[in-house]
Amino acid sequence: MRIDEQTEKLINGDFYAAAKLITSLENNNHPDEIIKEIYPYRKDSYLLGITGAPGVGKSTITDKLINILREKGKKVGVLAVDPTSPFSGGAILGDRIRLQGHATDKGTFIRSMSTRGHLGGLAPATNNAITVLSVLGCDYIIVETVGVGQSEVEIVKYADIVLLVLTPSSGDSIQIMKAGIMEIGDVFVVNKCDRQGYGKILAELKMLQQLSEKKVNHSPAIIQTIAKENKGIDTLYNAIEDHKKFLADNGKLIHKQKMRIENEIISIIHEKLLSQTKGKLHSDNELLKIVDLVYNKETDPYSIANEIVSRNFRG
Ligand SMILES: Nc1nc2c(ncn2[C@@H]2O[C@H](COP(=O)(O)OP(=O)(O)OP(=O)(O)O)[C@@H](O)[C@H]2O)c(=O)[nH]1
Ligand SMILES: [Mg+2]
Repeated sequence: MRIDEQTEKLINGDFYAAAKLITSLENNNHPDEIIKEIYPYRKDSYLLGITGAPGVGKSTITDKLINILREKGKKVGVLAVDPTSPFSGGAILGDRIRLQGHATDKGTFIRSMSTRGHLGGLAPATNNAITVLSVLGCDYIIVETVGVGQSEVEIVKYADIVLLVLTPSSGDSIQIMKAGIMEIGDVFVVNKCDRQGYGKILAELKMLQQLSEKKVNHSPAIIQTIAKENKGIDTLYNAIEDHKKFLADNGKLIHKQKMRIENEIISIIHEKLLSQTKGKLHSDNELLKIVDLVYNKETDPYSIANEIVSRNFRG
């Protein structure tokens, strides 16, 4: 097998090569070939998703967790995925993610990504970046995403562990009331416990935890932190390791990883079918003609869409 120079550098842990490859993948520049070439060299990385509303302290928590992981000699990759930001690459690192202290550390690779400008969509771009970081040799890959349960941040659902960060604000309390929140997080982090009202949110979470215990055999941990002051981060780290052990002992880690692969394949198929179909429709101005047909009541959107899909499959 021919290993291209960039790939070889990546396997040897070169951050610059990782950054270049992620950029190529973000720009949808031969993703098929790149992934095919690097995929066999993936390491056993532990994928940690951290999510929650804007400003709850996700980056601050990540920053403090990195300190612990680095102390333990672990190599860490961080992807800050922001579905709302128009920027990409390194441009917003300084502003949005508070990880400057690690910028010169050889054991921490940090990258931010955004939705806009992703020709192939955010999900494949993030999956591809995760693959790159895994080949780079990261023991832990942390994916930070804004929001809860949005389709853009679907990637978080497929992480080995998901930290859901909340704060003692009324908005977060409303989010807790939403059904199904216990299924999103493996660990609930109540951050900013230096602020008033954290008791209420903790009580709400504990109540939900008790209710969910009957349904799931491993109820989510609830951890209190003051990330800004590095408080509660050790406990959080222990909860992460406990969960990791729980997954491994029960064969659930393999199951999760297979689910992730399944999702990855589906998302690639989704993107490919969509872009092929769109490409065909645009190339011969067919879309304009179709719109006219529907406008003139000669057909309807479902009939025409079905026709196009089945024609594409035959083709
Ligand atoms: N009072 C208090 N402030 C905190 C705490 N942790 C973080 N902050 C502050 O909250 C603000 C937002 O923190 P970030 O870590 O950037 O939050 P984030 O969730 O990553 O934000 P986005 O990526 O913009 O969604 C910063 O000003 C932090 O210093 C805490 O425990 N207590
Ligand atoms: Mg952040």
